[in-house]
Amino acid sequence: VPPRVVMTFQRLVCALASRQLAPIRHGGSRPLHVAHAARSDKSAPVFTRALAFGERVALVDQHGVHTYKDLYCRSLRLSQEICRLLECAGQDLQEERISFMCSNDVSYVVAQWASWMSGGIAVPLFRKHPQADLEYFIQDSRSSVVLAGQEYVELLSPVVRKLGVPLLPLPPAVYNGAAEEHGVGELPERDWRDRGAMIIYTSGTTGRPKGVLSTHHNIRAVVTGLVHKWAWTKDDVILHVLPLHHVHGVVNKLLCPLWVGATCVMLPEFSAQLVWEKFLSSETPRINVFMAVPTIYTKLMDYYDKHFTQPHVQDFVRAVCEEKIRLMVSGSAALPLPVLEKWKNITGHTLLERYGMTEIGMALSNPLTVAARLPGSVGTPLPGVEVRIVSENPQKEGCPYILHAEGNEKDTRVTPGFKEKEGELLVRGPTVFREYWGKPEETKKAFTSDGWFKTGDTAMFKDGSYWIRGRTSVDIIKTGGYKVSALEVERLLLAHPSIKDVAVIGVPDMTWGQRVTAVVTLEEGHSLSHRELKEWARGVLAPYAVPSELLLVEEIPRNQMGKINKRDLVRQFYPHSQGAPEARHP
Ligand code: MLC
Ligand code: AMP
Repeated sequence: VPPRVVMTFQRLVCALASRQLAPIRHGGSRPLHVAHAARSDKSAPVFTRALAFGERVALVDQHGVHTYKDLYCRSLRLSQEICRLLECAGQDLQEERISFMCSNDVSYVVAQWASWMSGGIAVPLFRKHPQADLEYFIQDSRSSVVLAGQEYVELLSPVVRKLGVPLLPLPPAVYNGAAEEHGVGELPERDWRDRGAMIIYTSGTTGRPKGVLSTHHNIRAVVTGLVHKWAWTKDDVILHVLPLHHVHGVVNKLLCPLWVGATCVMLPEFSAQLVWEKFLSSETPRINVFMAVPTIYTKLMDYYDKHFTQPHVQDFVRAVCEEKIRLMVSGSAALPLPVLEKWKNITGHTLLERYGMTEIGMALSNPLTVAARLPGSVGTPLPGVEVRIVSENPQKEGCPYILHAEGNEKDTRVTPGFKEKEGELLVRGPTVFREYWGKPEETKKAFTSDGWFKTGDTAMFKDGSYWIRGRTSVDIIKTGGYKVSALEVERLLLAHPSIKDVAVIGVPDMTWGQRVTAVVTLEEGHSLSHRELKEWARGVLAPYAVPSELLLVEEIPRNQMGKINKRDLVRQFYPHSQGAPEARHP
């Protein structure tokens, strides 16, 4: 640990003990100021636009209403506090990592913007991750400091103590401090273009999760592409219900509205009842945009079936949704056709399905024009995004792959003889991430030799649109919109004293997309119930990765190489399983 950090850590311990931070010093009476370079830089982050939206409402959350100016001023003050704590000269942390854990409220935005204002890379942490994961994310990202929302100081204290990283509890002013027209000082000039902005941890097939580092330029490319494609305006009001450690919640649902001066109404977490209440309420600001993963639409429909049984209530629901809401989007996992159809019946909305990935932001989207949406497809490339569908070239010399189709926002060309042929989807363009943090070899392997990112998703081009046909690897499970590595779950479950052998499979499921299922052989003389396994697993796995089913078997079939054929396992144990990926395609 560098001496500077040790010193500041001791200071922080004192601050923590008194639960109070040094008062934020005011820097004179100059008006708020955004450096000129930030305004003209084509990669400048979202906060550089905030003052132009001034008193408009940016966020409504459990603490109240927050204007753009509030967000800006509070972030600038926090960034000054971070820089003071880390004793950084020139207020530029030069890509030092700042981990933070905040609730879904104003503190998240302030922590994110403050990290960026101080020149750091934001590393959002999720409160439901087990301690070992939190330690791994802070350590792997080599974070210089951990910011803790008021509710998480206790949870994070033992983690940072163990790692020797300073903890900065967010001061109360972050939640409700008055915006100050004067005296918060200036934001130094920066060149944003290739500067790292955010590290999001994502599971791969093998190994521990990898930190996906996106630059400000990457994020801006995603945001401006979506703003254009979905016609975001400052009059939009989005209801935010997603976790804020993945791109769907961070970029699509938060940074897009903040980019255009719109309003984000943020719930602390998803609740079907609250979402319906917000849809149907006549309170202002009135929700007119919604986005979610397919599981959330299913849960909303379960609630509807239970509570909105009377025909006049159903008519009311449909009329309000049709009249007040302009856009409803689904993504992060395959949207089953029955979900799309039922949602259309009850709300009158044909969900707009789009496709994305942490490493590439958003890549493909159906059009805004409802009549032109193709149910089951994910549309065409977003502005600036180039895609290819390819298969392996058996002749190893020459081009690294066989090209089936190639497209961009304007058009897709199909190689003669390859019409509607499935292959791996490749992506290129300004939205594609810079690197897996600290993993140059893995970064290199993720791209073809001619510079295209390999998504690992199987796709096809048909009827003028792209269709996602599943993952190339069975060891990547998508459950509730979260990506889970089957091999990582197996590695952790093998530490259970009763488990001799285990195969983790993703079983198709109408609610979760896939449900994580553990096929287990027990040590002789041992017994294990599903309840016991769940309780144990909660200590080492995120809630969505805890097996929702346990199958005990005498032996897990392996081939001569010792490999398990997981597709066969699913067919063997669930011959009639009907789930999202299979149910959606023509
Ligand atoms: C939770 N539970 C699950 C589960 N997740 N059971 C089976 N499978 C799962 N995946 C169980 C818990 O164990 C618990 O059980 C109960 O459900 C409630 O837990 P919870 O954590 O409170 O769940 P809930 O809030 O209901 O979560 C459901 C959800 C959440 C859909 C709101 O999963 C969610 O927010 N998903 C979104 C993920 C996301 O944002 N993905 C985007 C990644 S970015 P018990 O027994 O304890 O009650 C990406 C790129 C792109 O993919 O294209 O966008
Ligand atoms: P993540 O790695 O968590 O960002 O998840 C990205 C993955 O989610 C993609 O590689 C796809 O497998 C999946 N995904 C995202 N959107 C869709 C969609 N609309 N249809 C099918 N799969 C999707």
